[in-house]
Amino acid sequence: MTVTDEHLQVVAPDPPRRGRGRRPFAVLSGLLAAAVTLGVAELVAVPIGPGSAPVLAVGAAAIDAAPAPLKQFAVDNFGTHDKAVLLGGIVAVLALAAAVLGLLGLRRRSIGVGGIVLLGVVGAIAAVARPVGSLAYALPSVLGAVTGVLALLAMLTPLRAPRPAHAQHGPGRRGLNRRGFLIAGGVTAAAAAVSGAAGKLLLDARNDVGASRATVRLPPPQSVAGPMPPQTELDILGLSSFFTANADFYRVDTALIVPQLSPRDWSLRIHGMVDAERTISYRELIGRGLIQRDITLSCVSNEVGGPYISNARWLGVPLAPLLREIGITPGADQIVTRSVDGWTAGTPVDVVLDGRDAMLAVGMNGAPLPLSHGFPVRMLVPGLYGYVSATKWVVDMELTTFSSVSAYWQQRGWAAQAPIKTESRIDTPKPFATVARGPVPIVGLAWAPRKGIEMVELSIDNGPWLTARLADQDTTDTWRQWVYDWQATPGNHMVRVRATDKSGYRQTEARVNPIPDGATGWASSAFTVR
Ligand SMILES: Nc1nc2c(c(=O)[nH]1)N[C@H]1C(S)=C(S)[C@@H](COP(=O)(O)O)O[C@H]1N2
Ligand SMILES: [Mo]
Repeated sequence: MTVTDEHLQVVAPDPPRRGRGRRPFAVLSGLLAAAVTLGVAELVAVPIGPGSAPVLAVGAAAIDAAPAPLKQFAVDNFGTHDKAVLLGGIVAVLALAAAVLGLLGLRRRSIGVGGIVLLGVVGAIAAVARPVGSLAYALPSVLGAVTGVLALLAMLTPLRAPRPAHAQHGPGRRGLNRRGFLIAGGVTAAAAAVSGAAGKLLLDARNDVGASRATVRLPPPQSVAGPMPPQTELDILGLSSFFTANADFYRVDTALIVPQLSPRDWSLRIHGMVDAERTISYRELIGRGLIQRDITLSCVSNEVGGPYISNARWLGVPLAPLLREIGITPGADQIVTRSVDGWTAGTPVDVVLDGRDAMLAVGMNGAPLPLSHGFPVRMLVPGLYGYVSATKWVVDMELTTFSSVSAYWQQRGWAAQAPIKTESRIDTPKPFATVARGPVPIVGLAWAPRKGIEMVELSIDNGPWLTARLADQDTTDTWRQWVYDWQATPGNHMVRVRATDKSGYRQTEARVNPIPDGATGWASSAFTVR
């Protein structure tokens, strides 16, 4: 009779030692099985769609499902890196699960197998449930999990190998077939590396929209921005520049991977409550003639004094004439725009038609839109927070009503109507800074889109309100720089700022949170003068 592991277990005199030497291999088995699962899934995802790979699909589902306060926390604390943190977290949890599954699999292979199947099912469901998902979106997770299961079994088998009879004495009877494991583990590791690398390479090659962006030549605008008044840019150290460089422009979106859409593949379908549905190509769009405008864009999630606001010189196609041409059915009060990855925004029709420069933007600061800012086409409506107006990678526009459709953030508790609030911030001295006594300019920005800034006032150490010197106003759609030339005296100081806009509204001191329609309150900075 052959003596198997199971028999030995019964007679083994020292159970605590049993299998101890195999555990690191079991952990490694779990990790390698997970790696090959992800590698194969990545490869299979290439023809199916970039959002179909399991980690991305689960991450995207997590973003959509996260309660608003958690999302706010992520935006506040990780900024634009929140997505890397999320993906890193998913991979860490996955690695931990894989290690545990490997260990459990040592005892009972069915648990290890069941665990990988479960992970595959979770990935498949998350992928199919994407707004752009289909049944095929399950394939990467399913094929990945099947490979992972086979690999796990192949690696666990040599860890549970019956040992030849002469070796079954003393601490050596652990049933580890080292050579067998090295082969199975080595093959799995190689398969994981090759499939993962090939998947990434193919995806990158397929997605090389950067190359097509480099070939885009935008025609000169028919209507240029400006000219800017001479003193629009104060040019003071520490003050944000009037135009935000594309690389520095804040970025907020739910996209885990930047959608890759070439102008050739792009089109915009305009439908719903219109006289006649219409689909326009990129060539047709820019053939309509471009306008160039300076517009400040802000995120509703921006806290008082926060960084999620930037200003650029945009190039785009006016939206109002296009909609008038297509014909809006009376009663339509909402324009729902959808991005290629399924995100939606709802914009009031009357706002788009009221004469402001609502546009389908194709250029930003003299270049085609950067990929992360919506290449090839995004929407932009001066005066509205981004979540109700600034759809990036926009491919679909439906004329409808607010009562019949709720867009992405409205479904999550944010307001349907969201004009950008009049606000101001202090750029320097920064909170907790130490500055030298003497002349210290206190500088910052103020904005009141569609209205324009009338006045900015500072209060130092709760003293009387002092009027700041304003830079020239470019347009009412842009922010405005300000400076207060201060003689700094040694000690701890606290400065507060408030703006008044041209409608006569003065910023309220009342602090409200960004949700549901934007923060209010006075920005402040406390610092030390030496
Ligand atoms: N496709 C898509 N467009 C989007 C978003 C998004 O999540 N997906 N976020 C919106 C929000 S909330 C803001 S504030 C602006 C930010 O634009 P930016 O990243 O170019 O600064 O984009 C808007 N457009
Ligand atoms: Mo936003």
